Parts: sequence; C-alpha cells; structure tokens
Amino acid sequence: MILNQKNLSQLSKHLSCPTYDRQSLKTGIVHIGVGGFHRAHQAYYFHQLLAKHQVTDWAICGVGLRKEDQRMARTLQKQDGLYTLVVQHPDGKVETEVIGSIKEYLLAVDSPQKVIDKMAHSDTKIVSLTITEGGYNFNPTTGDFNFENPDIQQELAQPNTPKTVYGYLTAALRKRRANGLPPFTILSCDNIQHNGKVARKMVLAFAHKQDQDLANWIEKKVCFPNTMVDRITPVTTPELLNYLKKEHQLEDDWPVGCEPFIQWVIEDDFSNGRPPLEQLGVQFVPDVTPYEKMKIRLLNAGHSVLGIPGAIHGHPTIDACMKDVVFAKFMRRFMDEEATPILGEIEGMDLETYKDSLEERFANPNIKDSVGRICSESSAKLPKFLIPTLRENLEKGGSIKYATFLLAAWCYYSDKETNEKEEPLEIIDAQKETLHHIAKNTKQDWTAFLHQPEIFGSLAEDARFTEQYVKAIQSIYQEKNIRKLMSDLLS
Ligand code: CS2
Repeated sequence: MILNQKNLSQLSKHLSCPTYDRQSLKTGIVHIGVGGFHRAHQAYYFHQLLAKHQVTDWAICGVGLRKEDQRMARTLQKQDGLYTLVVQHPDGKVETEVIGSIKEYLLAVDSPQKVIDKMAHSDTKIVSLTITEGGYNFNPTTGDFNFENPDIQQELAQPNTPKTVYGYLTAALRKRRANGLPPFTILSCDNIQHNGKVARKMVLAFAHKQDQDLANWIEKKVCFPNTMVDRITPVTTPELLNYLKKEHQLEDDWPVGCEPFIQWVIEDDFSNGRPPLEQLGVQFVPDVTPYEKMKIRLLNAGHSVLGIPGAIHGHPTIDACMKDVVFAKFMRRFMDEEATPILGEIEGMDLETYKDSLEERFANPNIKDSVGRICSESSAKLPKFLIPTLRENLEKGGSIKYATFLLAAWCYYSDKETNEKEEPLEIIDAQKETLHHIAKNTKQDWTAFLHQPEIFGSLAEDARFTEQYVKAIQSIYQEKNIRKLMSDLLS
C-alpha cells in the first residue's frame, strides 16, 4: 500500500499512524533543510506534540532551497508529507511509526515567492534550519560572512529573487515588518558551536549590507536561540524500503531509520512564542554552551576519528569500526586524552558516562551508519569538530597525537581514489576537487595539505604540530596500513 493521507486509516490497522486531524493543523514552523536528520529528530518531536498534547498550531512546512532537494520535494508532495520512521535498537527491536507533522513542503526553485509568503505568514512563529555546517557561509578561520559567494552577491543586488537562506530570511522578515507582524525566531539546529549566535552574526552581516533599517529591526527583535541536537540518523538504504515492503506491505519512497537515543537542548529565548516541547523531555536551559561543546567535541569528532581511518582501511560502517578493537580504543584515547581535558568539568554531566554511552551508540549493529556519511563534508566538519580541540591542546601543551594522526589520514583519504582493499573511495565534499589537488602534492611537500588557511588557520606554522604531522603522514604514505599505525600509536 502506498503511503499517503488517503491510505492512512487502512494503514493504521497494523501500524502506528497519526490519528490527529492533519488537515486543520496550522504550520507554526517553517523548516529549511528537510533531510533524514530533521525527519528523525525535530519532526518526530512535533509529531508527538500533535499526537499526544492536543496542540494544533505547530505543524511544519518543509522548505528546500537547493535543486538537490527536488527528490525530497517530490516524495513528500506525493506522500502528503507523510513518511515512516524506523527506530533500530541495538538488541534488534524495531519501532515503526508513520510521522505526520510535516503538513506541507515547498521547493524554493519551484516558487520562491510562495516560500517567502509562507515565512511571512502570521501563523509562522519559528523558522528553523538544518542547512549543514557548510551552509552558514562563513570563513572558518576568520568567522566572517563570505561576501565573495556569487549567490550572495546576486541576492544582495536583487533582494526580490533570493537564492540562499540569507536572501529568504531577510525577504520574509522585510515583508513581516511591512505588514506589522512580529518577526519569527530563527532556530538553528546544526552541529556548530553557538549555532544561534553564528546564525545571528551571519544574518546581520547580510542584512546590514542589504537594508540598514531592516538590519536594525532584526538586531532588536529577532531571537536566535542556541541549540544542541542529537540523534544518529544514517543515510536511508534500499534495505529499509524493502524492510517496510516486506514487513508492513508499505510503499514509502523515502523512509528514515535512526537510533533510539534522542536529545534536544534549547535556550529559552523566542521572538514570537514557542511550542511546549518541555512536555516531551526537550531541555530548555539558559545556556546551551556546555551541552553543545560536549556533543560536538566528543560525538561528532569521535565519529570523524573512526570514519576517516575506517574509510581508508575499508570498514564500511561505524559499527564495523567499533567492532575492531584498535579503532574503538583509538577513538576512546582521543576522547579521554585530547577532548576531555579541554572540556574540563561540565556541570551536571558525568563525561565518563557520556563517553561510555557514545561507545554503545556507535556500536549499535542495526544502525549501519556508513563511513561515507561521516566523512562527507569533512572540510566543513573538521574545523568545527576537531581542529579547535587540537589548537587548544597546542596552547595548553596537551596531547595532540590522535588528532594530528587523523588530519594526516584525512590528507591521504583526500589524495587516494581507493581504500587499502583497493575498493573505490567515494568522497562527498563541496571542496573535493581542491582537497584532492592539494593532497596530490604531499609527496613533494609533506605539509602541502596544511596550506589551506580557511581550514587549518595558521597550524602549519606550529613547529610541535608539524613535526608530529610530518611523522604521521610519512608513515601513512609509506606503510599503507592505517590500522597498524593506529595500533602502534596506542602502545
Ligand atoms: C555526524 C552527525 O555528520 C556527522 O559527522 O557526526 O551527523 C551525527 O550523527 C549527529 O550529529 C548525531 O546527532
């Protein structure tokens, strides 16, 4: 049976399905960047809110700004916004639920004005974002807005035909202001430390260039709470579609699988009201800093520490890396000896327990989180997840050997087209060509890869770091056995 609104009552006989009246819901949230993560996390929370708490004004309107969002648009439009969430427990238990909180989906390239109008509608109270670490358009070293981006230049010149998230947000806020409506809250849900603060800085930089009055209004009125979001959500595989067909005779073109763990911590700072998410265990706190730092520096960095060498060695998934004792130990050593000393004490948090729980989550054999997903966009991730830890350890005289080895491994990964099992490496990164090109020079100049200041800043000038880096990279290129080198570092 095809998943759509018409078939819901039939489907609900053997599957958990939305029972609330979706038709009458108001869309209080416009979400930009509907991918697997948004559907496993935020949309799931909102589904519960609608299902269990008689809330009717917090349904979601999904928005895609990129041409690549076409497939999501067609799928959700075809399925009336419905999709299946499959929660995969480590012990094999599976919970399957049809989620109904995404009421509409708009693709900006189809109709930019519709997106602006939706965001400017009086029902819209929040615009939330998962536009990925790279989507914020700032220079990772200086932290400044990148005005060189041609799309940005174009929308600055023509404010009525926006292209990026900044053009859309300002166009909609301008319209609200003209109509005498309060602004929406801008809620960033990306893995960037101080994500709200970063979003605010970028929106204001753009707005100041475009329209001073509007920028002043945004500065005074728009809230940008910082948030920490967490749920491991692998890329959807054909096996998941087949599982739903076989187990539930359900045809869903794009279901989502995820782990049971879920967490959302938000600063309670909203411009125009907020949903009662505390009823679902969402934590509202005055300052999210300790939570986000802990998550980004341990979970996200830990993922990269497994994923990049894992890809080189030929481990297909994160749980396969965790089964390999050398990899599991290497990651824990990085967490214990390099990330934890930087984090220090975090009030109300037991870091040992947190790290133990990360090991369990990474080892979930039913998640099958591909190393390809983890390694994707490393050029945007590592400057936020791992390099700050390395830099702080250099300042404090702390250990840098695991993080340094990882950066050397990333260079090798960017250079090679196959892994150590001679299988092709599929690299997904907006900077893929540049990375590959620079990494190719490694054998002529062992530090060549480090001369990318937008990623590494001035790390190449630090003698202690470069000495260890050169040692690591020479051994990686010469030995061609990443696992053995990791094992050597452990002893
Ligand atoms: C991952 C994250 O993309 C990555 O490298 O570390 O997507 C991670 O799975 C999520 O942040 C978990 O909440």
